[in-house]
Amino acid sequence: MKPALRIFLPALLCMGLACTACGPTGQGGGPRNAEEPRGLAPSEVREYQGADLSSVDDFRENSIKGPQYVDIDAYRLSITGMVASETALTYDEVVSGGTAYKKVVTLDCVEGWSVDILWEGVVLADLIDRAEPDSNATIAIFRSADGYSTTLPLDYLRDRDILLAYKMNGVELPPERGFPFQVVAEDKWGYKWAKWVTEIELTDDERFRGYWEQRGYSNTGDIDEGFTD
Ligand SMILES: Nc1nc2c(c(=O)[nH]1)N[C@H]1C(S)=C(S)[C@@H](COP(=O)(O)O)O[C@H]1N2
Ligand SMILES: [Mo]
Repeated sequence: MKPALRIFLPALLCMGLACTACGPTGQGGGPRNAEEPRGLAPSEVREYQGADLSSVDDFRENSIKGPQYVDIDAYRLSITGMVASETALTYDEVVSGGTAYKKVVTLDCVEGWSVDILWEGVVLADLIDRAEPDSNATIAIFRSADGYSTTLPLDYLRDRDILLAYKMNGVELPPERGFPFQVVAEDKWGYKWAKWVTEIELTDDERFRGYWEQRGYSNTGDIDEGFTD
């Protein structure tokens, strides 16, 4: 089966079963009901280019304050600190705000579990550049709706084209997984993967420590180094 069919077929079957009376839901340009169909499970991709993926449900919820439910109309991603023009981007402005790509990346939590997920997002450096960062800034502090914080070096973000993800396994991030955005901090421990990101503050303060880093986790957070300082 073609990959596209593998994704869409279950979705179509699902719509057919759950909503036989609704007719087409826009795909074929047919009539649309005033009300969106409800209760249709989004169809998650579980295989990509021959590799098996984990499910969005395979994560363990261990966030510091539990899931956050972000009001997307009020949502802004602020880019602050050592920048020439502080910027606040809406959801749509973030999603269309830079180069986008998708990639399978593994998230490893220090608790001993890991997940392989197809992430899709926008290059963080592109978003940051919109605020005209000071050339002396070296660190990005990520702050989140739950009061969480963590840091990543700007060079790492640029050199590795690190993503700010808006989709995982082909579906919008669920609230539990960090909707609207999670940082895909490749080769870093899970605590570097900020969820529910609301602010990116640029600084040259190398001593700044995020939430778990203040509590003894390594500041580099490199996966090959163990997570205690
Ligand atoms: N805002 C926020 N982001 C966060 C966390 C958190 O508590 N709050 N936990 C981190 C940790 S420890 C991990 S392992 C990953 C994945 O967490 P999840 O399984 O709860 O989705 O999110 C990271 N990002
Ligand atoms: Mo974690």
